[in-house]
This record gives sequence, structure tokens and C-alpha cells, in this order.
Amino acid sequence: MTIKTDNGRRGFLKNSLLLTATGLVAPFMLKVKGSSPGISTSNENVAADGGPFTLPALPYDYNALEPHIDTTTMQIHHDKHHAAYVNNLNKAIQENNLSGSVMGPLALDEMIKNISKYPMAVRNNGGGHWNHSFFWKNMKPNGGGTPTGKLATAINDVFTSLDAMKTKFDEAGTKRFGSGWAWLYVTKDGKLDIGSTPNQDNPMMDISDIKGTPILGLDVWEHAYYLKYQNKRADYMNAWWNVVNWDQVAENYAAATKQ
Ligand code: MN3
Repeated sequence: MTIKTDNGRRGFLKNSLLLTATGLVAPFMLKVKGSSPGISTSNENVAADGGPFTLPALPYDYNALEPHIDTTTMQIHHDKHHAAYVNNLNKAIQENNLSGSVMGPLALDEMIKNISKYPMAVRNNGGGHWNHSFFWKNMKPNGGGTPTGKLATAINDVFTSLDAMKTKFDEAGTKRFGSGWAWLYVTKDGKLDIGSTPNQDNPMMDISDIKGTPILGLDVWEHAYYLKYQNKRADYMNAWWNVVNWDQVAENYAAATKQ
């Protein structure tokens, strides 16, 4: 009986310590919950690890992009791959004592733009976090179709037609050897261009061969398509145009050409 009581006390003390720890990160967790209306519970796992960065919830259900992007791929891609980038970014921030200078999404942008000053783990995982957060918003259920307004005009001016732009974009993605991303981006001169980056790099990074502000990006890592499309990256890219969120791309274009 005595031993049981001791265990009970120890258990109580342990729980109290956990509660204290939870109390310390409570504002952080509340922020996560507030920014993710009713989709994934995986956010809380990431928040529990601590660190300045959190996994954003998908802006739609896992199955929302079927049949073009399958449910299981979306679950693994978001809950495992993107979550791992966030966790490993937080770890890299802690291990390199960078926490004082990194406080949120705006800081992530600044970090990405000056990535040559950071360790490789920050480049890979910070890039992974930025790219995937951007990628989810670039898609939506019943997407596809054609862009309108200034974006449509700019695409026609630079590439002659939407189809010609898609062909160039598809080439950038299929020709990327190994893992990487295809991008439609705005250059410093305010012009549209297309290119690709390796690994988790992107055109905002100061080390990138192509430079500018991304307005549309496609993940061509095998983890993004292998379950449904196996080795057929071109088929995946072709299907992906059916879920592109052109309203979001137009917003990105407006923001990128304002500066
Ligand atoms: Mn990915």
C-alpha cells in the first residue's frame, strides 16, 4: 500500500511537471490550434516538440484532391514528410542557437533569402518547410482551369499561351534529376520565368541558380507521387494541373509584382 501511494505521488509529481511544461508552451499551442480549423491533429505533435516553427494544417481534407493526388500520399506527405522538415528545422535552430533570431513566418522568409549564412540542416529543412507550406496552398479541390486577369495577360505575353507555359513548366520538372521542385516565379525585373531547383532549395534562396519570388511550385520528389504514379513523374505532373489553385497563384503574382 505504501509503495502504491509513493508511486501515486510520483505519478502526481510527474504530471504536475508535465502540466508546467504544457503551461509554458500553451500560447504557442493555442496559436497552432487557432490557425488550423479542424483538419489535422498532427500539429499538436509538432508543437509538443517545441521550437519556433509549426506544421500548418492542410487547407482541405486529405482526400480533397482525389483522383489526381491520392489520399494516402497526402496523409504521408503532410503528416510525415512536412512534419519531419518542421521538427528537424526546430532541432537545427536549437542546436545552432539560432532561436533568438527566428520568431515566425516572416523570419522564415528572411532566413530563406539569406540561406547561405545558415547551416545545411537549416537550408534543407527550412526550405522543406517553406516549400511545402507554399505547395499546399497552390492546390485546391476542383482546381485547374485557366488563370484570369493580369496573371493570364502576363503568361500570354511571356510564354505566348497557357499551354506553352505548362509545357515549359513540365519540362523543368521532368528534367530535374533526382529530387527537387519546378517553379513559376517573378524575377527582380517583375517578369515571369520558369525553372527548377534541387532538393528543398527555392528561387528565393541566395544560393539558387534561378532567382525570384515563386508564385507556383510543384514538388517533384518521388514521395509526392510514387504511390499512385510510381516512376511516371510526367503523368503526375500532367494530372496536377487539375488541382492548381489559380486564384492563389494570381494572389501570389499580385503580391510579387507590387514590390
Ligand atoms: Mn515533398
